[in-house]
Amino acid sequence: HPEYQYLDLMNQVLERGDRRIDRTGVGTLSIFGAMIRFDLSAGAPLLTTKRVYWKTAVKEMLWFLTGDTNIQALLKENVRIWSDWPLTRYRKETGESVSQDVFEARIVEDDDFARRWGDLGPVYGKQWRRWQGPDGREHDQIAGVIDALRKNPSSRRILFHAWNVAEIDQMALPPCHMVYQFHVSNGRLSCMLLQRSVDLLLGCPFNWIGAAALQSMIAQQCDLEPGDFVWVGGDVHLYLNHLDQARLQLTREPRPLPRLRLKRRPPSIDAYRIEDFEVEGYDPHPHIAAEVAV
Ligand code: UFP
Repeated sequence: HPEYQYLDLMNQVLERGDRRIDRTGVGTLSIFGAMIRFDLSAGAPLLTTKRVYWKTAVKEMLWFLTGDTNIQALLKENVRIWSDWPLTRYRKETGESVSQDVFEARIVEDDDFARRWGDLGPVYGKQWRRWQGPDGREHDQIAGVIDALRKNPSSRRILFHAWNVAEIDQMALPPCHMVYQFHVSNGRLSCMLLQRSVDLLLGCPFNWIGAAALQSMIAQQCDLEPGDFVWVGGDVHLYLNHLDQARLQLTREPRPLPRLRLKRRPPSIDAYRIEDFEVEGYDPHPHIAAEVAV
């Protein structure tokens, strides 16, 4: 079962991870360098040993594709995973100890407030759709990839990158899922994702299903079948307050992998909606709650 790749990785981090102090101050067990492969024709990279809220990850992916970097649109979709950073900044700069609920409600209701406080800086969406060159011209990397896949599918240069060195210091969080490279063989589109930093318990399961959604959309737009999803992790870690959750998850047996299906073929990569995605046959073990390190 392909999910044992994840469980084995978790086990490796627990058994031989290096204990280190990380940026968040929580501390991690960490290993460096890992690779995992899923054949999307055999099922989606969606964990069955705990429930993963896949719609949230797909909504986030759709938001990246719009090129937006403000959390207002995400909150309108009830996605709260990016709120911590703007909220922390708001509290620090105003000295107000506003609750997350109140802050988020204000971002949704008040466009001026959202413009002032809801932006994350030039994170993924900006770099993917509007990477700015030295002459000021903006580069749509997603359109470039789709164009290359249609016109020159044997190219070894089909990729997009979010690590824009010149803008890193303006981003709320420097990109984690950084490079997506594509490869076409026998009518199948494979995708390799390089993720420099991996919160194995909370981040990784999300990143995988988000990437698989992206791969499926791009394949569909290029009249290809989704092939392998290859994932490469750099610093792969478990936060010290996630160890019990990881051990619990390791006691569970994987169940049959679900399938990610697109219900229609929208006219372009920009026309997908969350309603277009369906996960069939998802019968996971219960969700495992854990705190995000900010
Ligand atoms: N992280 C992920 N996936 C993501 C994301 C963040 O695993 O998509 F945005 C985790 C990795 C790490 C932290 O634990 O968030 C980022 O911290 P740093 O920038 O110090 O690597």
